[in-house]
Amino acid sequence: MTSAVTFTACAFDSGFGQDASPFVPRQPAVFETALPIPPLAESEVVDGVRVFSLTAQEGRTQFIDGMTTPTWGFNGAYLGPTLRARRDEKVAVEVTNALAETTTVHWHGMHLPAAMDGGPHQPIEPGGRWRPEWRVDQPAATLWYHPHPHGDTEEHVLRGLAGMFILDDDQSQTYGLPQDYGVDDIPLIVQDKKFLADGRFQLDSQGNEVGLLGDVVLTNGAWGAVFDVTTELVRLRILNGSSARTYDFAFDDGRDFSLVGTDGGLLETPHSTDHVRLSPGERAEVVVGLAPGSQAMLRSLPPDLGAVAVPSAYGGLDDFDVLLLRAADQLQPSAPLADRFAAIPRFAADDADTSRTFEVQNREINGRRMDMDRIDEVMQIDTTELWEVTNLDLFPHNWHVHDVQFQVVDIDGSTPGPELRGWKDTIYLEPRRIYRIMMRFEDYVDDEKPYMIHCHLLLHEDEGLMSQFIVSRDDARRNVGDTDGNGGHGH
Ligand SMILES: [Cu+2]
Repeated sequence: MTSAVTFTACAFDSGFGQDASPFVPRQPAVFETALPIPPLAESEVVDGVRVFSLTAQEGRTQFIDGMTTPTWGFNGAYLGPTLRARRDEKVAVEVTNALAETTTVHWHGMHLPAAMDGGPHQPIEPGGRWRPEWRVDQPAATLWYHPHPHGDTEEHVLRGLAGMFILDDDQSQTYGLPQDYGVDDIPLIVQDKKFLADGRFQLDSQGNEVGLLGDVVLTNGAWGAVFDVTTELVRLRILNGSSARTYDFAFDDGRDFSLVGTDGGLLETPHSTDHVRLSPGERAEVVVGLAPGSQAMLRSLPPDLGAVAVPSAYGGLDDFDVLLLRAADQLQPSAPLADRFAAIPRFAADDADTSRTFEVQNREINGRRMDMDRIDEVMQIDTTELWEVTNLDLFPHNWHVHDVQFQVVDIDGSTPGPELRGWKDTIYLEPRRIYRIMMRFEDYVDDEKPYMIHCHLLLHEDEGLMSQFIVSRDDARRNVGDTDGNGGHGH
């Protein structure tokens, strides 16, 4: 059976039945749907600014034979194009909201002014436009974009609003990394979905503590996808774009691959491993080699969620086939992979100007839920901070910080493994462990517009597991948030 994927844009949404019974999937017996590659977004350089255009719109998509699903997408019916820019370029995005409800577009992982961040304070009304502009000023990385309207993020992402934002720099293209987009440099947006029998997405979590866990895993919008490999090495830029599920990516034959990058850029050296865990919002860049004429299935194994109470309820026992890699009988030679990438300047705990403690529990950070009108923390510009972050629950959370990329100093006092030695903007929080992370606040000051810190399990974020910080130059403001996560108040 072939599951053809067709993306069809349309301006309205009607004609869907009332059958709210669940669709019961079977793992596709054959992986033979060609992997869709999100197109590279077109752009135009105007007065030295590279300008992209994104329109959030409704459409319909066929993911499964015989079923049509109402979906949302950017510039199409589902997902969005891949934006790509170089370090030091000025970029702008003309965002148009053609949906019937207010949304936002957040540039996940991007260092940029708070007013351009696309969080809950930059709403775009139906029919409205928004044009953020900033200078790309961070290392090459695989970032992404998605809506961030307070209370509705899970639904908007589940409906299909997400895309990749790839950054390049001068060095990143000299390491022999596969970099021919769509040929040997492949974006993989992995999302689990639950379908109703009439084709609609299940859009709520049905009481699951972590949010919606789907039983159909889509890769770039395809179920049972195959990618035809034509080169000796392939780079996969894997994004966990799911709202609640954590994956542990591996190959069916247990083969090793090279983990070369994490959320905020390349590691210092390739790390040879046979699996990589990604919680919602996290990314991994991996390079894998196939022999001519061979194939390998990218799978997700049951992820180690740490000491959670009920692993089965949180997806801790689930495994899925994700993407079949099928190598041609003759492969184009790939350049040898460098054994070192750029050095990453290391933070040391002693360098911290400020320390903060964050305790995550239920839907609260330090005992408080998100309040759009309350600034929870004030960071001083040009300072380095050390945070101690703990998930006090016995179910999964993770931790995402806007504006900065951080480093993991230690976990329960131990130096983290190689997979956590690079730049991160999102990290899985195994229950009851102490994660010490460091970051530096630079370049952008705004005493009004906040950035967000939140759990990237989107149900938790929607229900208030989020707090707001500003980056300020004003020393007098510093005591609002300094060292005491409970000390903030509105302004
Ligand atoms: Cu959470």
